[in-house]
Amino acid sequence: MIERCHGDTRPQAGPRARTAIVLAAAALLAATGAAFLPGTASAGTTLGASAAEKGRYFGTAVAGFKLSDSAYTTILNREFNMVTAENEMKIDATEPQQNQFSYGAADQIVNHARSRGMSVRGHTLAWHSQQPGWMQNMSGSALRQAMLNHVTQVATHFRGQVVAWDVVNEAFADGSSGGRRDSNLQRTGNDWIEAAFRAADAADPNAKLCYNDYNTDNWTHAKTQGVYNMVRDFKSRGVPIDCVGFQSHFNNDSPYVSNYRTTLSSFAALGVDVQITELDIQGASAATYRSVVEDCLAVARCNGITVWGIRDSDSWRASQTPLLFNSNGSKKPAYDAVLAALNNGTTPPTTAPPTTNPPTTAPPTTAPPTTAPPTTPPPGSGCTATLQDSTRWGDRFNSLVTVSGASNWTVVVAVTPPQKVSNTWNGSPSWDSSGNVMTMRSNGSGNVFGFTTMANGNWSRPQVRSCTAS
Ligand code: 9MR
Repeated sequence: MIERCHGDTRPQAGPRARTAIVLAAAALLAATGAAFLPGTASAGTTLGASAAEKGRYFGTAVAGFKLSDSAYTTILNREFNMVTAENEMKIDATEPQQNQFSYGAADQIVNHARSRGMSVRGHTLAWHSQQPGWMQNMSGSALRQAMLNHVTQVATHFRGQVVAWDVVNEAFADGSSGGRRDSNLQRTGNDWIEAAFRAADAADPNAKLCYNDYNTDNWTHAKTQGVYNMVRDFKSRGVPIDCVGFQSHFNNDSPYVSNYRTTLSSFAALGVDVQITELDIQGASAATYRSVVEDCLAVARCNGITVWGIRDSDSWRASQTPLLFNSNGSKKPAYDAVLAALNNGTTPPTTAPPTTNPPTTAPPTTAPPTTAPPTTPPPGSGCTATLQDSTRWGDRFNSLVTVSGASNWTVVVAVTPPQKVSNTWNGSPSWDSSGNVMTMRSNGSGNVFGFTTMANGNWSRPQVRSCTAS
């Protein structure tokens, strides 16, 4: 997935501007204001493709040092269309000495992802943990300033490259208090979280800004309610928060519970997107993985799922074998359950949860054709590419392109400005300088590739320009 915002005019930061930006430039994360068509079963063969057909992404945490492991990158590149750096964007990695920023490892992950059409979630700007020594030793206004400087510098460095930031991570206490976790950051004043969000908003007005935490999955838990009350307060006061991440590290002490869907939908009803950001499940029960996916698909504003690693051997809790792939890289039953849930899931024919601002683009007045018209085989040589309409939402639509006559192919597709391609699957995309002409190359995922187009008010069908066998 690619975030493709090439405009020169940077919108002004601030809550009102943020809503407009989010709705206009929504990229793949958009679900606000969308009137969903009833979903249909889809037939994706990878997690990313199947999620994209449902208007969601499927991501994984990536460890930079594993990018030289071809067994790892084969699965990464085939299955996922969103990436979170497992450690490389954390405070100790990006600012090891005060005011000396270090982005090499993070940039490597970002480049790997974006050059292959995947999006990136930034993780994380402000956190009590994994602070470099110099920060651990700070307090008071000096620490507040250092934290805000960190947020500003790092969000500015990655501006335009990450679609969302975990601005603040894990700031609430476990247990029954429902209050904040004690930390050096908390001791700078209770407003440190909103200060971090405002700094991130100023540095990158286009990124979605999220609060991220664990043990916030059970709706009845005090911690869940504490975060909920903070988000409600932020929304009521115009603090620029767009999304809430639920880490969802499920294990025997903190199991999946059936009120998880209530948690996701209750937060969404506050006017934020929700994402499952670090999913792993002790023992990897296929049924539980399936329930988690179904819960996300049931909530219109749940727009993506990220698992916390690829193979069990990549997990921070490897002994719990909590992931979708065995240590040898083969698919586990949980993988099949997730893929099936993504393919069978239906998007709810609901209206979107209440938002305070209306969509910025007018809804289409004419419905586009639901079947593809007869196509003239496009020029090129050695293959034919046929484009079909697929799922459509209030702000975007999917197209599928079927290639015949070659297994190694290059297809050129053009969208009409101000349309923008926000997401692709089953191919390796590149763009011309206008950003409107996409060259898609086969990547071993078969002969059908797909892409999502943000309509931006124009609902015309993308055109296949050529198909060339190679
Ligand atoms: O998976 C990460 C592991 O490699 C690190 O050693 C650990 C250090 O804090 O952080 C792990 O990732 C955490 C994430 O950043 C925040 N939520 C909990 C994750 C698992 O501990």
